[in-house]
Amino acid sequence: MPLDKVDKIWMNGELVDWDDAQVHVLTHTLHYGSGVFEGVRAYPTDRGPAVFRLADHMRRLHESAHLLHIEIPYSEEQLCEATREVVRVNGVESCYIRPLVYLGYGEMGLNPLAAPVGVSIAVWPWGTYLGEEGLKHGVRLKVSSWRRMDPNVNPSAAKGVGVYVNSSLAKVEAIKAGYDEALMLNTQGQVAECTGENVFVVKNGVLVTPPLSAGALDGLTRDSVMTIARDLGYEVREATMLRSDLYLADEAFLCGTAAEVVPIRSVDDREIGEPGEITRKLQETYFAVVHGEVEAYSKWLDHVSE
Ligand code: PPE
Repeated sequence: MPLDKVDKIWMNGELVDWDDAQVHVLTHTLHYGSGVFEGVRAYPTDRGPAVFRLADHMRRLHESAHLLHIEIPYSEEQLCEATREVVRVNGVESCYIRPLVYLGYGEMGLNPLAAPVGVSIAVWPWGTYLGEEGLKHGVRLKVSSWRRMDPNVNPSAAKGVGVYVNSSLAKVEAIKAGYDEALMLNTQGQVAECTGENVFVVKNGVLVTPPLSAGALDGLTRDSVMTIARDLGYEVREATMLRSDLYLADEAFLCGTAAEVVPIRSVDDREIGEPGEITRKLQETYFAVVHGEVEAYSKWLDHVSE
């Protein structure tokens, strides 16, 4: 589906027209994939649009860049302010936000250290990533034949551009086989995450999610869900997970900024079924939190017009 354009994109310190936010074909990142990005969302609240966990996303962007020897020419706070500005000027109530740090034009070859570093922040209205139907009734997953990259092949803590070739291979395989999303195992055969989401299982009332050492991204939605779940009184554990733990789950769900909190209805054709009570409760609370309806989590919201 083509993107829903807005007016302006923040690019290297300036607000440029959407159609003018261009790069040269010899942009370094286009050739070698060494760049980093974030996915952030802004939601409508009764005090205007608010960006969810903005400072945490910008910290992760800086950390991802550090892992790849990229020095971002803007501080975390400058990038937060640029994000608030670009949401504000486009007049959107609700949007997806894509900060990108890329190595630009001027250098070729695998040593990127001299390449200029570019930064852009684009926003656009984007519905829930895995679809409304999936959000309500759950998505069907297939374990991918593609393994998540080992942390010694690519640092899984970095949200790096090129790493997503791996996700893309898994996603296309799952879609072509008639599923909604792929579940990815690491090279030891343990569950890592989905192509763009973290994964949780509920068994006997306890929430379990793979540890970061399994190769999962340190997802901010994962962290939000863990916090919310504990505050609601549920036990949450990080533990090694096998595919059979998903087949035998009482409930399961995935979560990420783009996808939000999405029930899993089956894995490799083993039915888990309609969303369970704990999944529903967490999903409902997450949506209330991002919309600024739960005072206790107001520190996670960055109101763009204040
Ligand atoms: N794992 C992966 C591999 C991942 O890409 C994401 C975010 C997550 C986990 C969840 O992280 P967080 O958003 O902080 O909760 N994926 C982003 C990109 C999605 C895309 O396909 O594009 C996102 O959700 O914005």
